[in-house]
Amino acid sequence: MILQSTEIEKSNAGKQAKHKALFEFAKNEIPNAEEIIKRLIDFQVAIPSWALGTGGTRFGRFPGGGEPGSLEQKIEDVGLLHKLNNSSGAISLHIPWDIPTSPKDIQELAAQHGLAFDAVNSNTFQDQAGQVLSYKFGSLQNVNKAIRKQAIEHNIEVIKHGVDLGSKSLTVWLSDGSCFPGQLNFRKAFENTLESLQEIYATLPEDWKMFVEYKAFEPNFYSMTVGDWGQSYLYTSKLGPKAYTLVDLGHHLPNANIEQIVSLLMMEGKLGGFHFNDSKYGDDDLTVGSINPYQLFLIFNELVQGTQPGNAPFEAGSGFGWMIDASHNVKDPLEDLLQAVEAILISYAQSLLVDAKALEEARENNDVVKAQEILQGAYRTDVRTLVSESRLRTGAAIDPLDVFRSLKIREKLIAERGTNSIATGL
Ligand SMILES: [Mn+2]
Repeated sequence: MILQSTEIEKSNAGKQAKHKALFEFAKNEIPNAEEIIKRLIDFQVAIPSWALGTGGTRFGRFPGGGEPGSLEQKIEDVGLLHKLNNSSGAISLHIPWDIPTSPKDIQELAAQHGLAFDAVNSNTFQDQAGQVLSYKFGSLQNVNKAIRKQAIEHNIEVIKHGVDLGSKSLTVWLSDGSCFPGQLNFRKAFENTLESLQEIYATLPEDWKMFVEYKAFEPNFYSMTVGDWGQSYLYTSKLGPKAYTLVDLGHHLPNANIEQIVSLLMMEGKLGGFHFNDSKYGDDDLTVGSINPYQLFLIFNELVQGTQPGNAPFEAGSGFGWMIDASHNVKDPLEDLLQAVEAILISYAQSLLVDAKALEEARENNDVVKAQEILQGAYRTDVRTLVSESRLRTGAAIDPLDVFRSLKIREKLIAERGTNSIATGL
């Protein structure tokens, strides 16, 4: 379905008076409000194709109906989100779930919705129908050279699909690892993986990046061959300048200091991008900001500080890959994505409030209390009106979630696609 601008304008008109009063108040409180709004307008986060359907657990899946049953419908759904919030201007595809029959038609459709193609994702964590060799014991790490070759060729094919669509990066997440002590020779697994990644890297187009995503555990529970940021960094630094580490917020052990990881990867110029989500235990796929919004703010604070001029070698504006990576069980996926983008924008805006000079002074003086006050002062500032104002100025909704519900968008999608439509890949 196509959402008309007039429908959004109508909703905004009803909310304008209250919004205006709140915004005037916020402007007095926040001296750099205009600068923040400008940066919020520019900020885009990619939506992964697999977040558009209901996720599941290994126990069950409870879809709510109206899920996009084709790549075209997935693009339409992201188009809806982008129309509502003007901050979801890219889609990230998963191959082979999202292979386009006609890349040209798909590109045209995406352009109609104002969408670009973000990173393409390879999949060697499951066997596809008709696949000759199995990834049961790993893909790029596998002791069997023919299996490694099959996985390498798959990644090269994914790059080709990405080139056809105008994507500029490949994300490699490997489920490779082992479940029991003794199962794997760690060194050989690393060396095989590196050699395989090198072969893929060699085929990257000149202006492409490769993101190597790590994960602490699952599906393997004894060792993961790209298990943490240190291992990912080892691969990406050996691979070369087009390889970067990708941080997925849910891929750490509980209590990991992710903001510190971000800071050091930026220092080394090796931070490639993010997969936003939240977790209480591990890879829980919960909505970003739903469990620990303060951590999200602290991460954004490092990102903003790290992109200030003078903090070489990270080049400001060289383009991180920002993406949501969540797909859970109980919410409407589109409502969830609206909440996720909102949480990201709020944290970003709050981090732009931090007085970096005063913070550094406090640090130099070992004034721990002052340093904490500066950060928490920014975190406790209500910036929601600035986020709404940034949307209003670009013709998006003051309150996207309210528009989604009052226009009964899910009901319309169910009427259009049926209750049994299931997003491909889920
Ligand atoms: Mn991820």
